[in-house]
Amino acid sequence: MEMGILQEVADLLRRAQRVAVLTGAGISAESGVPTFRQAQTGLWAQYDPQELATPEAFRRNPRLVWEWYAWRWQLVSQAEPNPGHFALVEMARRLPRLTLITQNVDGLHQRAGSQDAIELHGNLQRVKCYDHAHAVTTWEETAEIPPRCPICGSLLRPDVVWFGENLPLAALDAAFAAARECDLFFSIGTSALVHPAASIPLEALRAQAPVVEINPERTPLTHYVTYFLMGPSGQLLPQLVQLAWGQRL
Ligand code: BJW
Repeated sequence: MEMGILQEVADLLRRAQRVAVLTGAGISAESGVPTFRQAQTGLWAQYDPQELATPEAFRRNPRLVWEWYAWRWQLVSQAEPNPGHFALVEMARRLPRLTLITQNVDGLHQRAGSQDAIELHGNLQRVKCYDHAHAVTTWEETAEIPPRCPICGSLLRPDVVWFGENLPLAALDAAFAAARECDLFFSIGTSALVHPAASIPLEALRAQAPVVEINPERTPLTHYVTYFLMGPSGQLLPQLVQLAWGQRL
């Protein structure tokens, strides 16, 4: 990539007042967490994630879906945040306002030190019950998988947003408001395929904010963005921070 483009984005970043950032699974790729659309490995290689992350899959085979999430939770808990996550923490420290919006359920932004990340698709770490969405932190371990809600007895599930389910309204409203009100928007490590999250950068474009996309691959958004920085976010974000503020991460 041309260094001039990186410098131009770094200059915009240094002068920005309100920055909004949308992240997807790609920002955690360099932490060793497989992206959502990457082929799964081992035992799970035969399953398509798009077909496991649905209420229908859970109703059909709750044990299978629960065990898939338990396996992913295991992977994520062994992973560490990478320089891309840390660069966003540094950007938030330097800028008057940065709103971090994530589609990720892995909690790595929070572990890197990002406070107040807006979670559009929930979090793997939390559990709720299927029938009433009771938030549950402890349950009785029996032979039954998934375990049952201690309040109502219905099956427990991860507190994430599956296909066909609504996103949490307050999170969605806050994300669109941040996109409307920002003077610079970043879309990082997302395939821009899943709605409504994929519409958030378009809202920023409608509000005349420059949109920067960071991804090693082109996406359906690439054609519309102001700057496309082609490459891994774990390298490009620390470079931007260094060019903007001279801070080596
Ligand atoms: C790197 C990198 C590196 C790699 N550095 N980058 C409008 C049009 C059409 C359909 C719909 C629509 N509105 C709603 C729908 C239906 C549906 C949808 O969007 N379907 C599409 C697939 C067509 N949406 C929904 O159902 C949503 N609900 C909803 O809208 O309710 C109302 C409604 C219902 C029904 C009809 C109409 C309205 C809910 C969506 C919930 C998504 N949930 C998941 C699972 C969460 C739990 C879990 O993890 O198991 O969220 S799906 C999955 O996709 C996950 C992710 O957050 C999400 C986005 O994926 P992401 O993050 O972009 O990851 P990848 O893997 O796709 O991409 C990784 C990228 O990283 C790639 O581009 C790589 O190149 C890049 N990369 N290395 C930087 N080092």
